[in-house]
Amino acid sequence: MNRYNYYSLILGTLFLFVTNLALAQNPLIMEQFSADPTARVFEGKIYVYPSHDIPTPPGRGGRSNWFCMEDYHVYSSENLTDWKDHGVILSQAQVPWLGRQSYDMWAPDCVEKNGKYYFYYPTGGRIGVAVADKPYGPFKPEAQPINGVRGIDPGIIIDDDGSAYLFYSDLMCVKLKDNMLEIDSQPRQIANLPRKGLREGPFPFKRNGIYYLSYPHVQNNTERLEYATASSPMGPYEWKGVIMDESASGCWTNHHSVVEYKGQWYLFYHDKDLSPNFDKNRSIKADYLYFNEDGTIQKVIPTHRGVGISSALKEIQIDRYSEISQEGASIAFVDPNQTKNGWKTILAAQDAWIRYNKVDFGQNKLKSVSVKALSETGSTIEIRIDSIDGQLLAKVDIAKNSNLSEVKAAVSGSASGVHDLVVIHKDAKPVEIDWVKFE
Ligand code: FUB
Repeated sequence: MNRYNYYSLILGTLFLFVTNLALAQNPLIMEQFSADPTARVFEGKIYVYPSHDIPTPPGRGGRSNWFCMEDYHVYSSENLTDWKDHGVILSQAQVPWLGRQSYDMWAPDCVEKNGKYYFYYPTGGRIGVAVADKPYGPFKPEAQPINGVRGIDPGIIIDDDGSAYLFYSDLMCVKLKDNMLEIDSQPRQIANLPRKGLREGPFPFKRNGIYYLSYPHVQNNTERLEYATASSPMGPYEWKGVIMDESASGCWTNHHSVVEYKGQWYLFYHDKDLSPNFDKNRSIKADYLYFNEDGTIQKVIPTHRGVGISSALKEIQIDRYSEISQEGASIAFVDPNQTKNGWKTILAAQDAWIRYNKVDFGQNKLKSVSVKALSETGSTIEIRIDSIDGQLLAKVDIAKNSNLSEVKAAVSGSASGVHDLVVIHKDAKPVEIDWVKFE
């Protein structure tokens, strides 16, 4: 192990103990790039196993302007709003069979069987497995990759009878032995589905006795998410439809997973929100997913708002809006050179507004509201619940200022429970708002 690998291992291990709590809408992770999210429910929480894009380190990482990934983190949440980073669970330096560090630790998956957690990861054109007693590790990599499998992007389904199937690459499928580490059949490609434009990212799941196989497919320019259904895990599958259209941002890849948590289904996917000019530095996102009565899937429209309920007592990033007025309202990065600092809302026209849904105001009386804002000219906003003419919670005068700074105002109205938050511009003089928080 060279000095760099040694230090990255030590740092990764230290990071395991320095867990991080992040508040999130879309994208879910702001601190670093993340891609290829596989979401699973373990021990009553939701765990997300993404891959971890990094800018290519000088002198390392192979091709510049390409994917560069050297380790994996895992994140967990109970409410889909507060995410805990459990740190690095596996780095390429720990993979015993990887001859050359290839910086291609691409889309992973993790499943639980008989109390063991099996983390499947592609690197160097092979698929390895690392095993742990807990969903967040520590994971011990197996000495060899899965024999007989060459490809990327493992996606696993464990059927009700305990039999497990590994899907990978361009819809290849193979049955796994009971030990989850060896194959129990010859790999074969799922038939009857598009061939051209198919490369990666299959995700199998089961609902109400129907087997679903969802996958990215390039029908036109970039990957869109499609799905097929079958009455047995290895098919035959019938093409059913599109889950998510090509991204409006032009991000070429879209890797996803589908999961049910506390009775609600979710789609996890990625886009290039924090890296608008380079689609190999991606960010994971989640949105609600709904089934029709006949088991078909309704198309998911990507949102900024994402999922979960936000606490009124924490910073509410209203730029992750659920709805915005057509005129005079927009969003922009707080600092285009530091995209991980997030976005701000710009209200430039009188009566322009922005709505952020599902805010929990709790049951206690609110005293004040803080708004991080700037207005070069001075401006006034109103904060209401539910609609632009809903109950007024506060009127906030933003004094003339050219830096984003906190302004406090008294809360006059009352709100309890979960409501939408609506911020309305009551002036023709522009105002920029980073976040809103109640006390
Ligand atoms: O993240 C690298 C590769 O890009 C993944 O393995 C693919 O699914 C695509 O997202």
